[in-house]
Amino acid sequence: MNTPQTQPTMDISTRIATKYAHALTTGALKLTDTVAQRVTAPGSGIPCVVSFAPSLANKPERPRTSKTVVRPDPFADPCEDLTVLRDLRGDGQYMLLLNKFPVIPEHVLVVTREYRTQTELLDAADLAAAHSLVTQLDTQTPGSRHVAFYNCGPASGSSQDHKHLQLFRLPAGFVPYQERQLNPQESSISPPFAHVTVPLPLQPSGDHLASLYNSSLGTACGASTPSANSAKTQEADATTAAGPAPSHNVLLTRTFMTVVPRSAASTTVTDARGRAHVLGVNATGYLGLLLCKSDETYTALCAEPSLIDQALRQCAHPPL
Ligand code: B4P
Repeated sequence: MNTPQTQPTMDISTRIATKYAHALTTGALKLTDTVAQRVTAPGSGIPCVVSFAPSLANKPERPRTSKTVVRPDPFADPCEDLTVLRDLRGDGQYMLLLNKFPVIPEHVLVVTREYRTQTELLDAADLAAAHSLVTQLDTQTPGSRHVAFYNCGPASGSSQDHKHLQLFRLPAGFVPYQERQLNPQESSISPPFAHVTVPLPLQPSGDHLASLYNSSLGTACGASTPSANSAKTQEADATTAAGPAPSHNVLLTRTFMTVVPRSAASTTVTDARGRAHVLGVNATGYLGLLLCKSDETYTALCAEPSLIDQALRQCAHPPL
C-alpha cells in the first residue's frame, strides 16, 4: 500500500552545504586558497588568525563605495547557482546567497531583496535575520561557531553598495577576544580602538537587538545618537535618508555584538625593516581575522604582530 510521504524540510545548514557543493562543481564560485597563521597582537592581547590569499593579489580592486560613480549591482539578479533561498524568512525581505569569492567555505550573504544602500544603519529585521541564522547554523552543526558581520559606509571596508550582511564559520578552536572581554575573570584584553561589545541573551527579539545596536553605536561614537557622532573624517561619513551615519562595522555571534566606528578602510603600517605595507581591513579584522593579499605583508604581520594593533588602531578611532 502506498502511504503519502512528507518531504522532510531540509535545514538551513544542509541547504547551504548542498548548494555550495553544487556551485563548486558548476564553477559558479571558486574557493580561494589561503595559508594562515595564529598570532596574538601583543599590545591588545587580541588572538588573531592572519591569512594569505595569493590569488587575490590578481583580483581587480573594485573602487570602494562612491557617491558619484554608478556601478553594476551583482545582487540585482543573482545567479541561480549562488542562490540558497530567494526568500530567507518568508517575509519577502532577504535573499540568502553564496559568496561568489569565498576564502572560507560556505560563506553566505544575507542580501535585501529590494535595493537598499550599504550606508544604512541596520534595523530590527536585519539584526533578527542575521542572529537567527547564526543561531541556526551553530545549532545545526554541533561544535561550530558562526559570525555575521556588516561593513557600513565608505570607511568600513565594504565594496558592494547593495545592503548585505555576511556570515561564515569561525576557524576551528578560535576564541574571539570578545569572549574574554565579557568574562569578568579576564583582564588581559585592551583593544586600541573605540568599540562597544555587549553580551546577548538567548533568543533576543529584533527590537532588543536594534536597541542594543543603536545604543552601542552611540556610545562607541562618543555621543548619544549616531548622527551626532564623533566620526571625524569626511571619508568616514555615510549619507542616509535619515542623515549621516558613521562608517562602522558590526559583528554578531550567538552570544555577543560588537560595534566599531571606522575612520579608514585601509592603512599603511611600517615594519621593523622600514618596509611599508598596505592592509585593507573590514569587519572581520575587528574579530582578529586579517586577510593579506601579498606574501610580504603576510610575513611581516606574522613576524611582527604589533603591526596588527597598529592597523586596527589606524583604521578606527581612539579608545573611549
Ligand atoms: P563587502 O562588505 O562589500 O566587502 P568585503 O567583504 O570586504 O569583500 P571585498 O569584496 O572587498 O573583497 P576582498 O578582496 O576584501 O562584501 C561584498 C561581498 O559580496 C564579498 O563577500 C564579495 O566576495 C561578494 N560578492 C561580490 N560579487 C558577488 C556576486 N556576483 N555574487 C555573490 N557574491 C558576490 O576579500 C575577498 C573575499 O574574502 C571576500 O569574500 C571577503 O568577504 C573575504 N574576506 C575578507 N576578509 C576576510 C577574512 N579576514 N577572513 C575570511 N574571509 C575574508
